[in-house]
Amino acid sequence: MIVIGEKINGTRKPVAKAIQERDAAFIRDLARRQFENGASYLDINAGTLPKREPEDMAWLVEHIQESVPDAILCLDSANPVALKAGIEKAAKTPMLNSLSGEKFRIDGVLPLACEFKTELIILALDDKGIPRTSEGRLAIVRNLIEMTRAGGLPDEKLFVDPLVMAISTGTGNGNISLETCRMIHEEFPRVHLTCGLSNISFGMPLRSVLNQAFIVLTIQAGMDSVIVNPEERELRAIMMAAETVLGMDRHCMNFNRAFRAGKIGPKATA
Ligand code: THG
Repeated sequence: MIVIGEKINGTRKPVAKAIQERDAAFIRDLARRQFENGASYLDINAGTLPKREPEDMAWLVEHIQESVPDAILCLDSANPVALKAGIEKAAKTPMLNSLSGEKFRIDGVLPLACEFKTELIILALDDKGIPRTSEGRLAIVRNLIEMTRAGGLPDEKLFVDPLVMAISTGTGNGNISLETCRMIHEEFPRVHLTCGLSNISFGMPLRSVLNQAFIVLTIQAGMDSVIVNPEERELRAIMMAAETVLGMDRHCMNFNRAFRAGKIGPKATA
């Protein structure tokens, strides 16, 4: 699984505070811990103050890439000006999160992705909202992939997010996302699939257990990336276990290596 670390998000109170106070040490530490725990991509959301967002995004990019030069930054914003500010500061081409079928994102985000040849997350929603059926979500994604192809972006750079809605608000929500995954995987075998995992358990007790059950099923449905808190040790173990029992781990090498390195299983006490 490609892990995208979710923790640098300005909608989280401690992160909003660190951004406001320009507490670079806090942000750098958050970046480093996520990367060390397996996140090869780091989601960066500068928060909700639209006037400050471009400047805040640039500041975050600067410090995060100094802290973890090998991580790929995933700029999380609907604001093309903030995305541009992040792209210009970034030493390596970042991923953009995200394009959708909403007109303002087609007008603002798609041209940036095509110009800078970025990796790009595609959300299965449009100006009418999130379709309640997998066919509806697939139709939006199909339309957007036509546009990215026309703009010269190879399918390998795309990460489709089928959108995960809380199971507490509709018992069909898990299955709709899984079915959308399978359909996209089948029709577009070269695109990646990703999602914000913890959406599934919103409003429920034992959220981490629900997240763990769901991630196993998404892996079988073809999901190969996930936006999560990489510091959740149990989640990492179950994710690797699912890949191993599904035959996706050659000679079970990853699982054995991770165990020996103490990345899964009992924590080394030394
Ligand atoms: N799809 C895509 N991008 C996304 C999402 C998605 N970006 C934002 C979000 N969803 C994924 N990121 C987060 C970031 C934080 C949390 C959840 C998803 C979160 N934090 C907890 C909280 O605030 O209560 C944990 C407590 C904390 O650490 O503060 O839940 O779906 N493409």
